[in-house]
Amino acid sequence: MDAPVTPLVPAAAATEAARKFALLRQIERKLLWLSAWMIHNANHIRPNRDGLKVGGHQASCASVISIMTALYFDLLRPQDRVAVKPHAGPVFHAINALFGRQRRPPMETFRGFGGAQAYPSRTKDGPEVDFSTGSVGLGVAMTSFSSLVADYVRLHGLAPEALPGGRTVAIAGDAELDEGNIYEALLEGWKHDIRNVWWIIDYNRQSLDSVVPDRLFGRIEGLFRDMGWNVVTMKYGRRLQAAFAREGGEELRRWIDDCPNSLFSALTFQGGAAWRQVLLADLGRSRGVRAIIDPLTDDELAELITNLGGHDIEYLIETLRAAHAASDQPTCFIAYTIKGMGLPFAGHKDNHSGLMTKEQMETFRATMGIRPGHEWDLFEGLDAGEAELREFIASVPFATQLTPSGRVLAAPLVAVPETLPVARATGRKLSTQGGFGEILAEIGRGQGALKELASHIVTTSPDVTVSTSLGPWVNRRGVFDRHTRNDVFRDAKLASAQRWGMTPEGQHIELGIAEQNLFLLLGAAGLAPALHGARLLPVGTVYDPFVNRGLDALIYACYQDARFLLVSTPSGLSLAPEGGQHQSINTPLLGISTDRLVSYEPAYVDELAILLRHAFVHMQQPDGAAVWLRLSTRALAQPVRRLEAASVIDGAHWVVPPAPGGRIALAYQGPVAPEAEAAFAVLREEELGAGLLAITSPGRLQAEWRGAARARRGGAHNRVSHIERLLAPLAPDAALVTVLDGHPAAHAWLGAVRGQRVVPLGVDHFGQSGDIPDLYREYGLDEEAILDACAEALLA
Ligand SMILES: Cc1ncc(C[n+]2csc(CCOP(=O)(O)OP(=O)(O)O)c2C)c(N)n1
Ligand SMILES: [Mg+2]
Repeated sequence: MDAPVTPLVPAAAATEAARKFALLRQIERKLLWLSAWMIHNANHIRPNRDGLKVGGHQASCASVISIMTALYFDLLRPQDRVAVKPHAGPVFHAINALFGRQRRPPMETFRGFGGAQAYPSRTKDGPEVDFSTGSVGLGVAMTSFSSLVADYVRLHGLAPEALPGGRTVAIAGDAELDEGNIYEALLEGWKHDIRNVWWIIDYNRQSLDSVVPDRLFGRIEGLFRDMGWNVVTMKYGRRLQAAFAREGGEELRRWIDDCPNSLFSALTFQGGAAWRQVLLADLGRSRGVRAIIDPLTDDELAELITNLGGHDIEYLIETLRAAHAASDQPTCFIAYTIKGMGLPFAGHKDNHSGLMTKEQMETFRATMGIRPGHEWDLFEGLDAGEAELREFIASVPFATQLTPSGRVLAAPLVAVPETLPVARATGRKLSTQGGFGEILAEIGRGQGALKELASHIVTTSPDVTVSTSLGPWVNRRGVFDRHTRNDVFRDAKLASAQRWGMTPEGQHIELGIAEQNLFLLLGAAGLAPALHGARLLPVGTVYDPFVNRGLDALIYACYQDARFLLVSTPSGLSLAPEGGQHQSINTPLLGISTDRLVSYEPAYVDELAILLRHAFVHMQQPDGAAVWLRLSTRALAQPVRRLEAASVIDGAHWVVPPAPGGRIALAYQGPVAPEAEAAFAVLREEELGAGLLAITSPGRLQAEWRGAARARRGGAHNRVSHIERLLAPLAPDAALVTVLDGHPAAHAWLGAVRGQRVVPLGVDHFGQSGDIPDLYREYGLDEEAILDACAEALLA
C-alpha cells in the first residue's frame, strides 16, 4: 500500500490563509474607497461657504493602502505606537471606522470644523492617534525617540508591570527623507542603540512638486545601514517575481530596474497600451518577454507591471513578519508603490493634491460597487459578507484591548514638595542659571520628600549639559545608557568635575548638538504617561538662541500636548562677550506665542524656585502645559524678601507697589533688574507714587487678560485678570516703562490693558561682543536709557 502523501501546507491551513488574504483584499478595497470618498465628499458634496479649496490627498492615500492594511489588520499589536504619514490621514480615519473607533459624522466633516483632521492629531482626533503628524519628517523621527523613552521607562521600572513591550512604527512618505532632521535622528538613534523601531517608507517616488531622482534611494539605503539599521527593500510583488522567474523574465526585470522613475510614473498613468508599446519597442525581439506579455490584455499588462512590492498584501505581510521574527534591530522598509494606485491619476506627477472629478468619482463608484446613498456603509460593495468581515476584524491583534480603557495609558501624579530646596543665596551673587543648577542638584540628592520627585525627573541636553549647569545633577543621577559604560577619565583617576559613567539606571540622556533632537526627545518623553503608562518629568536645557534651531520640533511637541520643562540659558545680551549669534532677541516672543507652553523669565532665584516647583506640578495637570524657563548667567545680589508664589506664577508682582493714582510704573523682566532698580530709585525721588513691577511671564499675563475679557463678553462680568488687578491702583492715564533683555514687543501690549501709554525698552538689533555696561548702554537697557524713557513717558 502506498504511504499517504503529506501536503506541504496542510489543506486547512492553506484554505485559512487564502481566506485571510481574500478578506484583507476586501479591506484594502474598502479603505481605498472610504479615503477617496471622504476627500471627495469634503470637496464636492459638502456645501462650500468660502470658496476655498478644501483639499485632501487621494493619491497619497491610495499609495499606502496595502501597507496600512498589512500593518493594522495583521502585524500591529495594540501596544505598538504609530506615526502615520500626514497625507494618509483619511486612510487612518477609515481604518478606525472599521475597528469601530471612528464615527461617521467626523468623517463626513473631514477637514471641516469639529470633523476629522486633515492630518492625524492627538489632541483633535482623539486617543487612536499615537503621534500627531503634519510637518513632514518630525513624526518619523519622533518614533526613534519614543522607542528610546520606552527603553528608559522599562529599564527604570516605571512602566506598569503587566504592559507588554511594543514597537514604534513610522509610515513615512519618501519625500520625508529629504528633511535634515531625519538624519540627525538617525545618528542620535545609533548612539543610543535604539531598538524596536520600524520606518516603512511609501516609496512612490513622488513628492509634492515632482518625481524624485532615480539614484537617491541607493544612497539612502546605505545611510540607514551605516547607522546600524536593517534595510528591507520590497520592490516587486509576487506576480512580477513569478514573471521574472520565467524565460525572458530577467530581461523584463532589467528593463524595469533601469526604467527612470519619471518614465515609470508616466507609463503607469497612460496605462496598458502605452506599456505594451514601449516594452515591444525595447524588448520585442525577446521570445521570452513576448511569451510573458502577449497573452495579457492591456489592463492585465498594466496590472502586472505595476505589481510593486508595496501593493502586494501577501508579500508585505510575509516580509514584515519575517523582520518581526528576526530581531529587534531598527528596520527600514522601502516599499515600492505608485502614487494614486487604483485611481485615475495613478502615477501622474501632478497628482499630489489632485482630486477626482465628479465624473471620475462616478466611474470609480461603479467599479467599487457602491450604491448612491450607501457611500459610508462600511461593508457596501464587498464580496465578503458583513458578519464574516466583522468577525475577522475583531480577531486581528490590533483589535484587542490593551487595557480595559483602551490604548491610552495613564500614570499617577508624582508628588512635588510645597517648596523646593533653595541654596542659601543671601550674601552672594547668583544667576538664575546658577540657581537652577543648585536646586536641581539638591533635588538630585533625592532626600526625604524629594525622593519620588527625583526618581521621575529625566534630564537631557544637546551637548550643553555642563554649560547650562546640569553637571551637578548628572553627577548625582548618572547618564543613561542601555549598556553600562565606564567613565574612562574616572577609572584612570584623572581629575574632572564631571562623573559621566553610563548605566541603564542613569537619569540624564545626553544628546549631540542637534537641537531638533532635543525637542523630539522632550516631546516623546512628555507623552510617556499616555504612550508608556509612566510619568516622566522631562527637563531639557539648551542655549536660549538655539531654541530657534529646534523650533519646529518644539512647536510639534507642544502641538501634541507633550509635557516637559524647557530651560533655555544663557539668554539675551546679558551673556555679553559671546557675541551676537549667541544673544537671543526673539525668544520671549516665542514664549508668548507658542500654545501649550507657559514661558517664564525670573530675575532672582527665589522666583526661580517658585517657578521650578510650579513647572513640575503644572506639567502633570490634565489642563496643564509644558513650561519654559528663560534664564541668565548674569549673577545678581539676591534680595531677602517674602514673595507671594501665586503672583510670581501668574506672571508679575509689585516690588514697590504704586501709590493710588500713581503716574508711572516701571516694569522689568529678567536680568536687567539691577538697572531697573537703580533707575527706579532715582525716579521715585521725583515721582513718589511710582511703582516697580517685576514681570515673570508676559505670556501668562497676556493669556489671562485676554481670557478674562472673553469671559466678560460671555457674561462673567466680575472676571478680572491678574494684570488688570495689578495696574488698577495707577492713575488711568499713568505711563508704563518696560524693559527686558529681549524684544520690546513682549511688553508693548501692556498699554492696552487700561489704555495707558507704554515706552517699551528692549533689544531690536542683533547683539555683539562687549561687557554688560557697554551693551546695555548701546542697546538702551541701562539706567540712563530707562530714566530717559521715564521722562519721555511722563511728558507725553
Ligand atoms: C515640513 C514640511 N514642509 C512642507 C510640507 C508640504 N508638503 C506636504 S506633503 C509634501 C510632499 C510629501 O511627499 P511624500 O512624503 O513623498 O508623500 P506622498 O508622496 O506619500 O504623498 C510636502 C512638500 C509639509 N507638510 N511639511
Ligand atoms: Mg512620495
